[in-house]
Amino acid sequence: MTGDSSPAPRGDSTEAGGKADADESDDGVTRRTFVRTTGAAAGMGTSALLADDAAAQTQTYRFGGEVAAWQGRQPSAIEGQSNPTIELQAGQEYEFWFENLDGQPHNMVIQDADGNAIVESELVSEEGATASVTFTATPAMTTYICTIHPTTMVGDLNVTGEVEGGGESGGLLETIPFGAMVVLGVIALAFLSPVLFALFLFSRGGGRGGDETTTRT
Ligand SMILES: [Cu+2]
Repeated sequence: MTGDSSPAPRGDSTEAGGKADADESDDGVTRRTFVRTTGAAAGMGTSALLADDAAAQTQTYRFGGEVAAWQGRQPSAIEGQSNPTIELQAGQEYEFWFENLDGQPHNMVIQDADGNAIVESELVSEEGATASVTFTATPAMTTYICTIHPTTMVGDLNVTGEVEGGGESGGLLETIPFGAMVVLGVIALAFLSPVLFALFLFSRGGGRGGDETTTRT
């Protein structure tokens, strides 16, 4: 989206751009530039919203799976750690992904304190094969484990926050503010632009007698 707008101002030197500009007065050029800028700002708003949504929806943890242990890979907080304890937020969606490192059979299972499987990936036995589970964290989840190697491939889940009834309040509110500020900033900019542009026109119009702008609209 924003990619469209950046080459456009340089279009003056191309045939199409040059021709269009030739037909327009200075005010016309300014106006079209303004429209482009506003369009870009609106586009950024949309992208920011989408990006924020994606971030709020699923957080991915990546592991290497081998008999010795789960090897943390991503995010960087768990990189290089064996069976790292994972901090989760209740109500947030997560993906636990792993790659089979040693050609032994492994699966990724999320268990409660009693050892019951809450979510379970398929079993993969080939080196380089991958599997994953996607789940919404609840306080009942205490353990991620390979049920084939439950004594060595096992780590703790520490789920904080609570899911009540609708359950949206806790987790979401904490993840929103930054993205929301960005979006609000962009929206505010988009709304301010016409005002600034009007002031700009007004000041130019005042200097020249304002006939051009009146006939135009
Ligand atoms: Cu295993």
